[in-house]
Amino acid sequence: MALTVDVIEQLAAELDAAHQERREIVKITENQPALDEKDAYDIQYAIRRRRLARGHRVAGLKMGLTSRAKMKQMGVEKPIFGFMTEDFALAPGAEVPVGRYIHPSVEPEIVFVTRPALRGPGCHAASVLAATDFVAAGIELLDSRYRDFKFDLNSVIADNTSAAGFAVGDCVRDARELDLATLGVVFEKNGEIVAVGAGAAVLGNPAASVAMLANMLAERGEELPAGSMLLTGGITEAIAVAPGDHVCLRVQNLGPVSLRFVP
Ligand code: 0L1
Ligand code: MG
Repeated sequence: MALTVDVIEQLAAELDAAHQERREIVKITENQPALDEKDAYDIQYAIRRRRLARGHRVAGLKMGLTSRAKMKQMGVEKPIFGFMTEDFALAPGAEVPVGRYIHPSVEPEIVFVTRPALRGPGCHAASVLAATDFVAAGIELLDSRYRDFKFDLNSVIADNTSAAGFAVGDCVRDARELDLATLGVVFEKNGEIVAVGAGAAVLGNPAASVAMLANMLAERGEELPAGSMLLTGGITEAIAVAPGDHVCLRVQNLGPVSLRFVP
């Protein structure tokens, strides 16, 4: 840990305000080059406490940078996790005002909802599948609070992994009935295919992403709570959206999920 508790709280307040006011700030490592990964998660957790103190509730957790495409796009090499509050939820098919965000982009996800708590270390994909209530297709809406969407790994961890919104499709399936690795994914924008992929893009199997999250939480002495909703990470690169855009995600056996972006 390189930063003091006071500095962590101050940086959390700055990022939290930038999110609420929809304005960009310089990535925090510009002014705090010594910031390490533990500091970054401490800032993210301080932001979470601030949101909960304002009356929000945690809707779920997310893994980020779990696919090679995402790691390459962002120039980083390690998965990260963040949280989502209930006000991030977008109804499938909803009209989403772009003005609510700074520079929104969207990415296709496999969503898990678990039953019992999962505790690492040593959690693996098979125990995740045994503990899963259902899986669904989802779209994550990302919105970095950093100028020009430019950041390094610790800055983006502190900024709650760019979490801003999510839509979960209403076709739910038993994870054990599907081969999640070979699940085909087609992502369309304005009727044109902009990205294709398969579940295996996420750490070989999206269930492995949930297991990794349980193991990462264990490093902080935490478990994945019972009944968690989890975004396992973008299967393809993220796609920027602007007013007038319509995006539609088609995941094999899990039905379509769409969003329309309006001014
Ligand atoms: O969900 C994610 O993969 C986000 C991780 C990196 C942040 C971003 O892409 O904005
Ligand atoms: Mg994501």
